[in-house]
Amino acid sequence: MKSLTELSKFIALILRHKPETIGISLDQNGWANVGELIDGINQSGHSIDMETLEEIVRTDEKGRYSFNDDKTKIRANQGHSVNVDVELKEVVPPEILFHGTGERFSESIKSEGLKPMSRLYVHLSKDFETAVKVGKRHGKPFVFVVKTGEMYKRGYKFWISENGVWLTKAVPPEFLEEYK
Ligand code: HQG
Repeated sequence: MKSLTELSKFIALILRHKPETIGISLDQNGWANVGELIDGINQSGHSIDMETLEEIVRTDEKGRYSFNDDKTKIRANQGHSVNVDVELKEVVPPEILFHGTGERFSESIKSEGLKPMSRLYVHLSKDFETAVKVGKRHGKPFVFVVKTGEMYKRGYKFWISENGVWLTKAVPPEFLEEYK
């Protein structure tokens, strides 16, 4: 039996990037059918039931997934590379937000700005500590302060996901500062 974390990572892959891995598809709002997800996971050599799926959704430390009201559908709240519309809330950002990355990307980001790369959005964090954690996923962490208030005044749009991740389409270099 796989650990819940391993199963959760597999579910993230399915619901954000590659539903075809288990032969399912997402609808235009990013929803997968729960029965199809469970059957697909079980047919791909792993083992999961509804109770375990509910536990994963309930206990995920970042709140990555949501069910619909009757729990017949499930989706990832953010982080997609496949083009779906998860009905994000458009919001006014605070004056600054943070972006954690790997030090090895910092020069390229200073000259090109932040791009969404393989995902639909650039992900921003509300505090420095969270940004460091995100950055560590890419090696030695490097944190940028993003002047989101100025961006907003200049017409850039911001959204917040169901699980509290700040998102924007891209950040030009003029709105970035190295955190010191
Ligand atoms: C970098 C996790 C070079 C960018 C986290 C990042 C997050 C550039 C990497 C979520 C660049 C993409 C997303 C440029 C951006 N040149 N590198 N111009 N522009 N980059 O994983 O933000 O645990 O797609 O800095 O908590 O690290 O999966 O994005 O380092 O919320 O739920 O390109 O993933 O959440 O990497 O992480 P990613 P991210 P989960």
